[in-house]
Amino acid sequence: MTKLAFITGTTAGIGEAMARRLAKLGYRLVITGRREQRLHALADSLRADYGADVLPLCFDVRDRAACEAAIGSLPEAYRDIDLLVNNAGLAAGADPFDESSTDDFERMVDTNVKGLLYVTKLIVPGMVRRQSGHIVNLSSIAGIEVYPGGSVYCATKHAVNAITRGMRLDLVKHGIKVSSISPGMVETEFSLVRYHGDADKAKAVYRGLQPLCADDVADVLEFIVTRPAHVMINDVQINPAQQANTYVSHRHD
Ligand code: NDP
Ligand code: 8X3
Repeated sequence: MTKLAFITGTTAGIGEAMARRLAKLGYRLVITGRREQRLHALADSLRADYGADVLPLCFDVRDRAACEAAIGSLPEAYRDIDLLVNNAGLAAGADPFDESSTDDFERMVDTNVKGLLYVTKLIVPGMVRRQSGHIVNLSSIAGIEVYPGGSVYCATKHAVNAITRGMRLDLVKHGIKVSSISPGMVETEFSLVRYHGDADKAKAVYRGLQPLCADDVADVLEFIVTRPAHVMINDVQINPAQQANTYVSHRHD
């Protein structure tokens, strides 16, 4: 039977690439994000390119009531979610802790940690009822190491890793797989968002190296979700070949 996937943050970058990949694999999709026009444009494109059955759902994952309303409003045919991909997330700012903004801290914690929890808590009961499901969380190499100017972003991704491991422990008895993907640098809108729209600073992040593209991460998702039923891929790290870790890269200037 055709599987149903629910992906957060599909209006750009990795989420959009993963939505395209899952549509290509024949999944039915609920695609989400805040930018409504982009969401509808992606839905149209998935229908045209893959004949996909797609439901766009526009909401802010930071808003608990909005998550409840959006997920609660899903038509019957889109309620039995087989695969949840928690992708929506961001870094805001890259200043040293003492110079950074508390508003940025809140955006990151509310989106990357609380948003992921709100959405998952609403979708897990159906998986428990059906005794099957798969949750894939987008973490980061920032969840493995900490780098200067990244304390709070890194903290949120460390939290995503703890939540992933905790969910895996609690949900294994219900036949629910929990996986995570931890990429290094991926060229998307991520850096533009991090530097509050400063395109020069965003571009400089990738100076002298070839970053991953969103499709490289979609490749990992495809591998994770196409294993046989008895196989769970726990956690995958993927970096650009020129990036050893968060602070050592080999750049050709
Ligand atoms: P993009 O900025 O390109 O895309 C982020 C997506 O998240 C957008 O679709 C955005 O949609 C959505 N989003 C952000 N905030 C919210 C919100 N409050 N409510 C709902 N949706 C939201 O970034 P990436 O594709 O690169 O990032 C995707 C994930 O991958 C993130 O979790 C990020 O931390 C992680 N990651 C990224 C890496 C990178 O180098 N790019 C490396 C490692 C991990 P909209 O604005 O329309 O709401
Ligand atoms: C994004 C990768 O290295 O900017 O999660 O933290 S990094």
